[in-house]
Amino acid sequence: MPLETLRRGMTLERFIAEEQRSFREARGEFTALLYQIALAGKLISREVAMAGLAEAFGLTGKINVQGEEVQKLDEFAQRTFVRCLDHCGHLCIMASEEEEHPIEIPPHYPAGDYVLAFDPLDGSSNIDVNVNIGSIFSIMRKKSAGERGTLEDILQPGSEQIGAGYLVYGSSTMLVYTTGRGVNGFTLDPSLGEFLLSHPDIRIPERGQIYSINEGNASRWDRATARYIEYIKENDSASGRPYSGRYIGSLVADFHRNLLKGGIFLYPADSKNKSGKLRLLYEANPLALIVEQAGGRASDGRRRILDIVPHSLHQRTPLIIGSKKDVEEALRFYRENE
Ligand code: P6P
Repeated sequence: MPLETLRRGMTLERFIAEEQRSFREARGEFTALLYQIALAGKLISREVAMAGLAEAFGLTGKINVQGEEVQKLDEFAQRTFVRCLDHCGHLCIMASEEEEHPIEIPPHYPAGDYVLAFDPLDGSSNIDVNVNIGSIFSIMRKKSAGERGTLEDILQPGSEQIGAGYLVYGSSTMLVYTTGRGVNGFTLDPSLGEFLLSHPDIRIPERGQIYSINEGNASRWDRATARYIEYIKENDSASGRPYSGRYIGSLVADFHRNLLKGGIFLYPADSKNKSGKLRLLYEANPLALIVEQAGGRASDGRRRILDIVPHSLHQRTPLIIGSKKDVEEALRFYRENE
């Protein structure tokens, strides 16, 4: 932690307040919403850190809407997000990876002008082996006329997001977010219970030397993916190849590393996952906004992720995301394959 940051004591709250003063969402609602998301992150971080001791590992025996086994921490993270946010008066509706249907704001709670789509705990299959996991969130404005939000308010293209971010629970807990004016990273100091600005104005290197893809799916890849991965593994030092393979199997962890170091993450469509595996609304869209704000790119292989108009809550999408030049180079292979 840079001494200057500590000396400046740039906490998340102070940073948001200063940003609010010069930000069109200056009514304070948006600011308060970010505080509540940060609170949820602190509570989940504490639980993740204690999971091994508190017997919170392991499965609940339930299956979620994605057909995935629900881990105890998944359930805790889901409950925590809802409890921190459903009564705050800033949201008109929520959508979660863990819930089949939109989460309405209870009628006895005030509703607000924002929509929250979130993945409360991504990468949960890694919980029991102590690998980094994360929470991902996307914030949009209500579009419908009524006081309470509708599915229409959730199914907006990623370009309509006014904020997006993630928490990564690892060697430290970080909150990385954007409100469309650059990307900033905050590290949780558990002794203070404060997120402190540790990574101001994050920019992803124009080109990296890391590629992240599940090579176990190689037999299912289409020709473009196979040719691109073959290309970046060729030995050509002039173009910085071969790249290093880094794949944790936890989207937030893989994305965060590539955001800071540069590189490309691919979860393409394949013969099994014909629309890709990752979800558009609460995984691809928020990370696409962050990476573009940091100077990178995010595509489904044909379209800019942020331009995709969603048709359903848990819609999946192929995702190619990372350094600008790496994504553009990969897209050349997909265009040749069209
Ligand atoms: P695979 C975790 O389950 C997740 O949703 C993402 O966090 C991760 O990037 C991806 O799935 C890993 O999928 O098929 O490579 O195990």
